[in-house]
Parts: sequence; C-alpha cells; structure tokens
Amino acid sequence: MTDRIHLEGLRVVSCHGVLEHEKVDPQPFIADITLEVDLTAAGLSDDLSRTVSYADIAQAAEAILAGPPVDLIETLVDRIATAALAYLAVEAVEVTLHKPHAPAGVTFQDPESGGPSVTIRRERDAAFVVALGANLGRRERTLVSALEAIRSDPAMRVLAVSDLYMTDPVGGPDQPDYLNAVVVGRTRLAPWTMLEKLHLIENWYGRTRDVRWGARTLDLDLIQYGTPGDPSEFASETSELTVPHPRAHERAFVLTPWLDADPQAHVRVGDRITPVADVLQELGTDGVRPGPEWLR
Ligand code: A4P
Ligand code: MG
Repeated sequence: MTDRIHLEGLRVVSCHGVLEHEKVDPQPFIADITLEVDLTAAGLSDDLSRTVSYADIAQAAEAILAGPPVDLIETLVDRIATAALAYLAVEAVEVTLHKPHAPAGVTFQDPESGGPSVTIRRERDAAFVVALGANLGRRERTLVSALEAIRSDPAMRVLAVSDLYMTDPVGGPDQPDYLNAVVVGRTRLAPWTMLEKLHLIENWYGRTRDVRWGARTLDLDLIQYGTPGDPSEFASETSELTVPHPRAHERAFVLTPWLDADPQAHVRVGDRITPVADVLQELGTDGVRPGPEWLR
C-alpha cells in the first residue's frame, strides 16, 4: 500500500525529559506523522468514513504531547502510534518526534528543527479467519488459486490452511456438493479493505450473484476479524459487512475446517466466547466429509 496521509510539524510546548528541570521548564516538541491508509474507496466516494480524519489524529497526538510529563520521547512516539492505530483505516503509522532544545551539552545548528529525534513505525496486526467455498466449475483448481491470491498479498499473512472438505449444500436451491476450507492469518488491512480484496478474488474466478445461497464458482467470507475478547476484535452489522459472520457458528462446513486450521480457535456467539471445538461438538458434523488433497 502506498497511499499516505502526512501530518508535518505538529508543535507542542511541554515538559518531557529525564532531567529534573525539564519537568518544569517547557520546551518545544515537533511531531511528523505519516499514516498508511488505503484511500481508494475514499477517493471514489468522497466519504470521510472511508478514510481517517487527519484532524482526529492531530488532536490525539497533541493531547499526548501536552499530557503529563514523561522521561522519554520514545514513550511519546509509542503512544502516538498506538492512538493512530486505534483508527481501523490506519494500516501502519510512522511517527518522528523532534526535540530541538534537548539539553545534550552541545549546540545544534538549527534551534527550531535540529537536535535529536526518534522515528518509529508500527503496523496493524489483526487476526483473520476466511472461509472458502466452491461448488461450480473446477472447484479444486479455483480454491488453490484463491488461496494463492491471498498468500501472495503482502498485507495478508497466512498462518494455517485447513484440509479440503466435501460438504452437502446448506440452504438455497438444489445444487452440487461444495468443497470448503478455511484460512487463518494476520493482516494489516482494515476489515472492509480486506472484504474488498476477497470480492476482487471472487470476481477473478467468475463469481456471479444471481440467487441467494445459490451455486457459486467461489465464495470467500470473512468469518472473524481480530481476536474475540481482545481490543483487536471487530464487530459490524451492516449489510455490506457483517462480522463475526452471523451464521458461521451454525455451519459445520465452516467450523470443521476452521478447527482443523486452528484447534484453539474461539468464536463469539452473542455475548459468549466459546471454543470452536465445543460449538462443533454440539452441532455435529453431518454432511461434512474429508475432501480431496489440495492440488499442488
Ligand atoms: N457481506 C457481509 N458480511 C460479509 C462477510 N463477513 N463476508 C456481504 C463476506 N461477505 C459479506 O455475499 C452477499 C453480500 O454479503 C456481499 O455483498 C458482501 O458485501 P455473497 O458472497 O454474495 O453471498 P453469500 O455468500 O451467498 O451470502 P452469505 O449470506 O454469506 O451466505 P453464506 O451464509 O455464506 O451461505 N453450503 C455448503 N455446504 N458450503 C458452503 O460454502 N455456502 C453458502 C453461502 C450456502 N450453503 C453452503 C455454502
Ligand atoms: Mg459470501
């Protein structure tokens, strides 16, 4: 991702430093912040909710810099990076903090922008669970290619892939059996950016949407984003993106491969976070059979 929002030269006068007198004699701190954000949707829609407001980030950074004294500028840049990553659209952030009047016992040439500075870069690293399904065309070939497309995206790191399962169709009209699998990994992408990427891969493999729950060449569903019970957990109930997937916990064709990919997996069902193994034991595995080996 190369889209960036820059905030340069945020200047705050405050009292940070290791030395006693720095805690009472204010001095300037100057922050430069670069946000890595996928700006495609914002550019197309002119909608602020598809990006991040630079004013929000600037004000959060200013509040940190103007806040209670700390010893290290390292602490301040870390806090600013954490505050920026609290906005889901921010995939990564780079923060540089200058302390031009730092008492280092030497003279820096430029009293306004010289002196020491620290720079850090932090990236989002959220867990994801994606379910793959296909019941039309060259199913195994399509699933291998879809998996390859996910693997080759630098913003998604695949940690485990389930075996393939052959499953009876659930819901919808009469249709052929499915091949299903699950991929778990980590991503820097916002959940809606991830879904857009999954849709793009579906389209490459001839996915059409004519009949709800109808047969399909490829279905890629975002089952879970973030870790249940953790600050990274994400929930959304819009028709565009419903996460956790509202029917995943009722479907052995999702839970069986999920458990295979991650035997420790947990799923949120309403207020409860439950091991996938327990949900599946209750549900049973009717209609789910071992599938073929993954094609090489
Ligand atoms: N959408 C919202 N949230 C999500 C999400 N978390 N992941 C939106 C993916 N898409 C999400 O999706 C319809 C709309 O849902 C999209 O525009 C997207 O923005 P879709 O892929 O066109 O439709 P779908 O997959 O048929 O819908 P749904 O409701 O997710 O279906 P299910 O529940 O996944 O059922 N039987 C077997 N054995 N194996 C299967 O894989 N799959 C289905 C589909 C039915 N029966 C099956 C299987
Ligand atoms: Mg789908």
